[in-house]
Amino acid sequence: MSSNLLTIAPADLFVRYSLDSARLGERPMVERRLADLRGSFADAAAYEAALARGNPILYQVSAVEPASGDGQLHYGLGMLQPGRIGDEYYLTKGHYHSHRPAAELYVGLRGEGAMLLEDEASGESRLVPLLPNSAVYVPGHTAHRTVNTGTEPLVYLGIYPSNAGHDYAAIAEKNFRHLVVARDGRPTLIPRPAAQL
Ligand code: S6P
Ligand code: ZN
Repeated sequence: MSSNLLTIAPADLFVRYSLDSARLGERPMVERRLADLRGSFADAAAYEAALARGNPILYQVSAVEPASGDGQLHYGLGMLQPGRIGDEYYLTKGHYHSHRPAAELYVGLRGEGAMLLEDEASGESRLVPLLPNSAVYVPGHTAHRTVNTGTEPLVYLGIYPSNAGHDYAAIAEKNFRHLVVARDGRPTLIPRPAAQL
């Protein structure tokens, strides 16, 4: 489908957001609670203990999708709360793009966090800071997960091709090979325990 200035709704040309919420304009927000993250955290006992205490919202995302088709862009605003399960920082589910070549640009707006990136073919990982006044390039063919390593909500924009799509199944089946944990109070990338691979 082709699109041009005349086919984009005014509400998609200009969108306000605040750093206190994950809402882009009036767009609906997807909420992910602790119970939705079953299987994501390495320490299963710590996860069950936390869930027994409550089922807080871990993150919220809203998206603007002005048009689809060749060359078009979509973007999302995410807000990930601070916290840990055991030593592991609160995280997003993480995904590949269904259209594997699709890259994404993350823009840090508030808080302190990082992007865990994993190359599909080699399994090589990188931990890249996600901070205000900075951008993170997520190449195609790369699983990406956001972690909040700070003490306040982490707010960021993700900008991606309209045909990127989300593939959560590959991560649900086989989690990231590394996790981000607090060691001596600092975010540290460690290999996932062998029993969980
Ligand atoms: C979309 C982009 C983000 C995530 C958001 C939540 O391509 O990467 O908007 O959707 O960070 O993460 P997840 O893994 O639950 O979609
Ligand atoms: Zn993505």
